[in-house]
Amino acid sequence: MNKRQFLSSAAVLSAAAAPAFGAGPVRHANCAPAPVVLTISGAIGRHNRGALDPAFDQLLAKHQVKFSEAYGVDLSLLAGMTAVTITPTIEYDSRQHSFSGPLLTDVLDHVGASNAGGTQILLHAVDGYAVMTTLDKVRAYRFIVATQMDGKPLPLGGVGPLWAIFDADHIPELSAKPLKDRFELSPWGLYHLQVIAA
Ligand SMILES: Nc1nc2c(c(=O)[nH]1)N[C@H]1C(S)=C(S)[C@@H](COP(=O)(O)O)O[C@H]1N2
Ligand SMILES: [Mo]
Repeated sequence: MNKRQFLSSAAVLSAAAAPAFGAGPVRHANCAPAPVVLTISGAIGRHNRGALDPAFDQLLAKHQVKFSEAYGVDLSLLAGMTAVTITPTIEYDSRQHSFSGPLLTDVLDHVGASNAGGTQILLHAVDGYAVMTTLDKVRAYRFIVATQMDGKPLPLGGVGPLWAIFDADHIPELSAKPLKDRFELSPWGLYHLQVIAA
């Protein structure tokens, strides 16, 4: 297609949508109603986006993430899944808090991740913290993708919007450890998961 023609027809379309402001912003046909808060890459069977874009996937690119396809999860998708509530004692203030959100296994099932227990799961947070575990451990610890703490959404800039967490008080191999050694597998600010086939 002739580029000039394409640009002028795009300008006509956006002028019709937003007549007061010239050409207007770029519009996307399938614009999601809410921002993606969790990108899942790697060995998954369902995708809703294409390759990492080094121009605009800035944080993912900074963290050396690579993918040709991935699945972007928004909060409404997580909110639609069965929520689980746990009340672990947290190392940051040594108090119990309630955390709610879907099971991580439900999120992984949604994107068609492998069921093999040896499947590796990389949990990656906004501050660059990353930790690897297995699907066996995700099941055994009953990891949740918490969206709420004490009934309030987790803030970005704090420990949200997502915190991968488990009820360490009721997991014997963890509750036997000092509080400060229980949450190595628990990134706050979780924003990317990579699934690696066993
Ligand atoms: N996003 C994020 N989550 C994290 C960490 C971190 O540095 N960033 N540290 C992990 C580790 S190793 C532990 S022991 C606990 C507490 O880590 P901190 O004392 O470094 O905050 O949170 C875990 N979750
Ligand atoms: Mo730690």
